Amino acid sequence: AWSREGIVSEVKQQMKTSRFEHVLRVEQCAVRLAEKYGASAEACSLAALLHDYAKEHDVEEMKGIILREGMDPELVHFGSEIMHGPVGAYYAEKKFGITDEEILNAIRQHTIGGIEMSLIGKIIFVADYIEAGRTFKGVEEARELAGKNLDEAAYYKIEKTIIHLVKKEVPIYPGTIYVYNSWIQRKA
Ligand code: DGI
Ligand code: FE
Ligand code: FE
Ligand code: FE
Repeated sequence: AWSREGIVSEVKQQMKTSRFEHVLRVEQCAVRLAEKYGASAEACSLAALLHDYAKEHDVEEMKGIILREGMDPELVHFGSEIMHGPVGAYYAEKKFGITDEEILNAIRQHTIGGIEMSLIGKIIFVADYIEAGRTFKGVEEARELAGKNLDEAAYYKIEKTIIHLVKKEVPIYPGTIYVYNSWIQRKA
């Protein structure tokens, strides 16, 4: 099996230094949230270390994996931003031998969230958003929410991300809308 150090050095090779440092901050934040909310720190550490594994991979190679593995074919129209979660989960399983579906789903869902998210999934989703290096407007509120209620912090990311995408006038992946709808309907 892979040691943490082995995974860290493998991950480091996949990306520029600034992104690798983001990954380590997500891990730190995820472990803190795991302790607070009673999740496995080891599982959260693994998911965090691997969550952006595929972010800088070749887009054509990612498309090949998505189509060959029978993932949602819509993914290929949305670039690395949307593909790197599902493709990262693929590598977590095939390269790193991870079989824990909660960890795989957390990696898969970390960009858009999910209709069903486990505690680990919510932790990675939120940690990716609030890690200490994030500086966008609203991050302080997201951090405060994360200290009180993980679901509210996750919902905050879902809502703000949609607003952000609309303002930027970029296409929204249908899965992003499905997740938003399911969270807002549950809230009502
Ligand atoms: O990989 P990270 O930069 O750490 O963060 P991420 O995986 O959460 O998000 C990657 C980017 O994807 C982020 O800038 C927001 C963007 N994104 C999220 N949902 C959508 C999206 N981009 C498009 N075009 N459409 C979406 O539905
Ligand atoms: Fe990501
Ligand atoms: Fe992110
Ligand atoms: Fe990330």
